[in-house]
Amino acid sequence: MGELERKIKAHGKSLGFDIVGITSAEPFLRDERAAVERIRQGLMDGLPWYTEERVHRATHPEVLLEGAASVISLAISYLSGGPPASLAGVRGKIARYARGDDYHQVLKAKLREFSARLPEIAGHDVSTRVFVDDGPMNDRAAAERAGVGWFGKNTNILTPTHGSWVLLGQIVTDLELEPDAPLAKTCGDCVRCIDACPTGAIVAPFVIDNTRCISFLTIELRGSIPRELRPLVGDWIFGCDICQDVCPVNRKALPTSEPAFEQRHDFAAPELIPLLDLDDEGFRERFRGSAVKRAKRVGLQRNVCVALGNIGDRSSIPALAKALLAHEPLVRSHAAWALGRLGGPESEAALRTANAQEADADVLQEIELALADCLEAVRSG
Ligand code: B12
Ligand code: SF4
Ligand code: SF4
Repeated sequence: MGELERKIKAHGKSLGFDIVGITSAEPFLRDERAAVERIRQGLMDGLPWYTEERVHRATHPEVLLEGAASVISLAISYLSGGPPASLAGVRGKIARYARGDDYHQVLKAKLREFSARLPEIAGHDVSTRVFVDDGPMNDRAAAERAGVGWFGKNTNILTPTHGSWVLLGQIVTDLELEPDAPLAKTCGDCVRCIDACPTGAIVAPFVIDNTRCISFLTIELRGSIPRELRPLVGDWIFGCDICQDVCPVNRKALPTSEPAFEQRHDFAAPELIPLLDLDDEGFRERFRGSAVKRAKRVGLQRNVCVALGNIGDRSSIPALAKALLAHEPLVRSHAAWALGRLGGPESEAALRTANAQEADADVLQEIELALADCLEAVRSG
């Protein structure tokens, strides 16, 4: 490693990044082929912005920045502590990456600061473009080739020191830098993540069916969660960590040293019923500066209904009954489903009351199916 590369890496570390790697701006052809194939197979359905044109840009740094010569790839851990023991109330789960401040803001600020000092470090003008998640850049492909980590079979980048609990950012630059070598590591024979995924979303090693992934269903999906998948979502209300929780590489992962990623008071295990009462302003207030905002209030309340149905605590029936009468159609539909899953005379009465006054055809259909679920539960004892 040359002096310039050493200084650049030290600069990244001084800003709080845990791992810094460098790769060339050569295109990522394997990843382009794989992503295009995924789109054509329908495995990226539901993400209308994820187009073949975007994949092309995401895998060709020279298209992203004129004169691109290198990609600096940075990773930062977000692994904070687990939920406090023995919390009262019916609680769900938020994925770890969203338990502190919104990483887009945290990483973008750091990457901008990083870029601002590059000319001083290089001793001349430098062109740069920064990417964190939402830009057209394949973050994992860059991180793999820059030696930051290797692709796990769950498609997450696994790092030797911080496991897969890292978020990735890239800086495309016209600086000519000596590239790092990719790591000579693989998952070996392990298939734990594939076996543990509740929805079967890891359809083959390194291949996710986005439309089955709980992360997609609870964050990106704007409409109804497919009925057959709802029981498999469990108590996740935003994202999912199962394929990372079971990963043996993550057992030795070092925790985050970034204060912005310390988990907010109850974000690891939020109490669910109060979330059903939030209006738009309450939602904005509760999730200000948090990635959870991406699900939108209605999407989050839809997820809360599904989680309450799956948790099966009967104390949630009155809150679900109230949601069934008072919310948007999407939330009403999922509240009906949850009541059908909980079953019993109280749920049935709430469903019948709503049935008599509901006007929305989709919600009416959900109520009918939920009433059938209640009756089925009585029949089968
Ligand atoms: C779309 C997207 C999603 C979608 C689709 C997931 C997916 N697997 O792509 C959804 C909403 C489901 C999602 C979920 C999550 N995401 Co996301 N997501 C993205 C995004 C915006 C694009 C990813 C992409 O291009 N996917 C396209 C598919 C085709 O790529 P892929 O699945 O990674 O598959 C690659 C491999 O198969 C490889 N490949 C092909 N052939 C072969 C052969 C071999 C042998 C090997 C080794 C590899 C290989 O090529 C493919 C393309 O690179 C990136 C940010 C970005 N701009 O890159 C974040 C990103 C990937 N997500 C991230 C995170 C944190 C998550 C979640 C963990 C969040 C959560 N807890 O809920 C989950 C993890 C789910 C999972 N198991 O992947 C991080 C991942 C960090 C890491 N350590 O890898 C990223 C990089 C955001 C960031 N900047 O930090 N995500
Ligand atoms: S995030 Fe959850 S649903 Fe998605 S692939 Fe991993 S275990 Fe499966
Ligand atoms: S659980 Fe096993 S197969 Fe999956 S990513 Fe971790 S090491 Fe790889």
